[in-house]
Amino acid sequence: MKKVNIFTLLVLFSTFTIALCLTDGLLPNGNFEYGPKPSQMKGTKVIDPHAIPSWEISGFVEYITSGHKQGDMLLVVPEGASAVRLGDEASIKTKVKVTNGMFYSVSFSAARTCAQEEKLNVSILPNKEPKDWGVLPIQTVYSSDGWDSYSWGFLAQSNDIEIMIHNPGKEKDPACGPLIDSVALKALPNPKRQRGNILKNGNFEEGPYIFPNTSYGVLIPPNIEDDHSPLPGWMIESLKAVKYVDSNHFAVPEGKRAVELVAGRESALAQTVRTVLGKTYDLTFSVGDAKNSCEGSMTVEASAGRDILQVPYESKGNGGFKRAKLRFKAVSSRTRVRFLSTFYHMKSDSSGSLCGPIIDDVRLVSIRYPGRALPDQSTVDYPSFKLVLVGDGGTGKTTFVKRHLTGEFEKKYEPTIGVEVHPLDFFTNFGKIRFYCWDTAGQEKFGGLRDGYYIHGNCAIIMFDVTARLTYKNVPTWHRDLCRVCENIPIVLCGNKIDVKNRQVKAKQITFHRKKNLQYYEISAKSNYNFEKPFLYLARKLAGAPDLYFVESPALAPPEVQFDLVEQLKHEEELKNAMNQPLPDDDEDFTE
Ligand SMILES: Nc1nc2c(ncn2[C@@H]2O[C@H](COP(=O)(O)OP(=O)(O)O)[C@@H](O)[C@H]2O)c(=O)[nH]1
Ligand SMILES: [Mg+2]
Repeated sequence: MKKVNIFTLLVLFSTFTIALCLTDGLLPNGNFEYGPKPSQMKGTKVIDPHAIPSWEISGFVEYITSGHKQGDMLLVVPEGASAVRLGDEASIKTKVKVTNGMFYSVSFSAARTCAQEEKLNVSILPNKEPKDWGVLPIQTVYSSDGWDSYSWGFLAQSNDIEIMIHNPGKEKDPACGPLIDSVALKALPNPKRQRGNILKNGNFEEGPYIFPNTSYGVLIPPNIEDDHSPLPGWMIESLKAVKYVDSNHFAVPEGKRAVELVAGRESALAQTVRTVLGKTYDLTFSVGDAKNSCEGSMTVEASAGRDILQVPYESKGNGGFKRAKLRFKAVSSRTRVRFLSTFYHMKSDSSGSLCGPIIDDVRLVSIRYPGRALPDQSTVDYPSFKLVLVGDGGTGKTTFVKRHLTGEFEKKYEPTIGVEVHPLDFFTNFGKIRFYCWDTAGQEKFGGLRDGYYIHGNCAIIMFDVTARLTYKNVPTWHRDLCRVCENIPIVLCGNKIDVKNRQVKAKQITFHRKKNLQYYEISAKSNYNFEKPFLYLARKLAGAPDLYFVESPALAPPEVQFDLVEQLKHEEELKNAMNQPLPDDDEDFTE
């Protein structure tokens, strides 16, 4: 008795849905349970374009009931007992009442019946943009029974729209087309930001309709325009889809929805946000597994601008998760936040289905006092970056930073690591920029520097002394130490003391920077020669602005030695020639 009641309720509810026509759920006869009359079919082929209630068909369309045999393959239907099959160039369409100006997502299930590569087109009419339909690749099968659900987003441009699914295939066998079932619609409200979160829809609660009686989630197609994303705020970059999953069928770290990264490096989940150049941000997120027999060592790679964090996760396949944090400094006014799974994973249930780590509850917040990176250092309201200064003792590092007078005046001693931090300001056409220039108290003379010296370094200068060969030989060691902690930061190599006659390291012997893609400048700290060059290079890299230049020179200590103009010109010519020489194959005095 009770069962009957629930059933009646369900029927009532779905009729109500149909009447309003804009709430979430199956479209009228969206699961094709009402089919053609026998007189409207020839075998399985539908011959009357209006034979399927609520739908209009064109081309070779078949009406398939569950258990239908194709060769020795038994066709299973995911929703109810019937589905349609679209032959080459065949399509089905239906009229729906929606709200003009509102975003929606269509979800439907599809299965391939033959082995060839297939695509499906989804289009919505009316549409002011020409050729603006979705092309959904269906060649990769993610579920174990051959059916997958797909989704596509659109902006309704009228209260009365027509949704069409079209098979653009050109196969010899018309019965080779894909099966379609369960077409549903979901209104997507404008994604809201949760308190303090700069990302939109960071917990993925807004997204396409997930069919309550299927257990394979909904695929979000790759490479679509922003305004066709069924996952508000997010885009799928690269070639393959990601899977949108719900807590009714999967383990989800937060709320009811999450994203499973099912295609390794071939699918990346991304969102671009506005950031303030030089400001520090924390990107936090959950990495877990969906409790879908996806087991093993997983790694989620998160990136924000230039910063990358690899988060390992050991999945037992029974649903767990951990939080991770990537702290970064914005190097541009727009930052792309991106997640991908570094490997492919397959379910351990011998279905051979692709699967992967779950990502959920992504938050991006700006950090007002990133104090730990710069202890006792008052932060300024313009872009500032930590500059790590390294190189052998005696190469002139301290002499170099002290040339900048306001920096020398405002320098602070950092007792825990035993270094001096010089705030060096420069004035650019984009505004002021500050380098917190870290200089040792001579610890480098006794070996390497501690990690604390390098940590959170945004850029670096490696210095050697052109009058001492050993200091150049040690450059690779400094470079290696630096890169161990600071991956992918802009680095300048500086050959100092070029005012000295009789230099030991000749321009043509300096090749390290060319092998490692660093910038190289010859400087003379004592004469101020080329003092600004390294900072200008770093500022351009950090700002991502090749057209940045300094509009004002900083106040420098007066030159202590003269490096005359004739010498300079001669020297620059020599350097230019040296840089144009081919790189030697093996540098016997230069190995890392
Ligand atoms: N001739 C010349 N000497 C320099 C130059 N820069 C630094 N020196 C000298 O090199 C020595 C070591 O300099 P210092 O700044 O203490 O090197 P650090 O150990 O790398 O910090 C000092 O005697 C400086 O006067 C330069 O550009 N030209
Ligand atoms: Mg020093």
